[in-house]
Amino acid sequence: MAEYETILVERRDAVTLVTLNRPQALNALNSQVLADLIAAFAAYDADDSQRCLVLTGSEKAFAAGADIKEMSGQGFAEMYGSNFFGGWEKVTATRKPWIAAVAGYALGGGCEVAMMADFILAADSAKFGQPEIKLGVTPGMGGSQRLARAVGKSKAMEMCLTGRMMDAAEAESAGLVARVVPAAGLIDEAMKVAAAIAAMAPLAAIANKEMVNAAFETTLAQGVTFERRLFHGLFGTEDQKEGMAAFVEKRPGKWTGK
Ligand code: CO8
Repeated sequence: MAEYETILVERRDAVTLVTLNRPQALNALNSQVLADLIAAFAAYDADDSQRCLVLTGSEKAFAAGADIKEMSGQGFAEMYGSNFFGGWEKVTATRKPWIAAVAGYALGGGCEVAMMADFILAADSAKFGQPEIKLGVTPGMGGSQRLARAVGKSKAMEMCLTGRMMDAAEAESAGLVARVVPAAGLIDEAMKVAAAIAAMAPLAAIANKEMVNAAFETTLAQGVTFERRLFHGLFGTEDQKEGMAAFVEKRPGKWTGK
């Protein structure tokens, strides 16, 4: 498997576990982290043996933001000219499912990366925030857009304008995270959920992900039509035949991904 500088990658059966590994900087996201994640996510997406991915950090920090020390000296021409951090769109282009397992700080870019995931599982120690205003800037990796879609305008606006942190319980009640679990069991629970997803029909997993994501990009009527067309399309797969036969025969389905 490829060697990475800033992340650890481990495969457990059909699940890839990616751990951010810059403890000295609370997993602050610099250009090397982005390059490593782009490569690791592309490798995951291309590997038929891998069916779900979990992205996590440390107990103290999922990620404390974009690397302030890397950014601080840059000017407009450099930022705009290099489309600084535009590469995160390659991570969000991942077709197969992935989960963010968040313990500790998920601030700024850390919160933004967690929100790029298909869903967030949070430890009870998790703290989410968009504190960029305190640095004289704003979110820059989709935070203002994804937070507003996840928790609504008032809460997103309050978080961005004050920079305050949201704890795990608030994040769950606001709909930012799917579920909160005790910190000690976060990785086990995330791997268990990922293994359950990995055991589903692979094309159906991609289709489910595509259609839920379409809800954020389309009108209701367009989204419903898109859903129905994808549903129709799955009747051209072997796994649909197998899944429905397995139900009738009262046995688990055996998927081929075809
Ligand atoms: N960048 C760089 N280094 C960091 C960062 C960061 N975001 N966060 C923490 N570190 C470093 C600290 O500098 C420190 O290093 P050192 O030991 O060398 O001084 C080390 O990590 C440990 O941090 P602390 O000593 O501060 O640890 P504490 O436990 O006292 O505090 C906090 C933890 C509260 C998380 C604190 O570290 C903090 O406030 N961090 C910054 C949080 C923040 O402001 N994040 C937003 C960053 S901006 C951003 O994410 C913009 C995203 C959009 C970019 C898009 C570009 C197009």
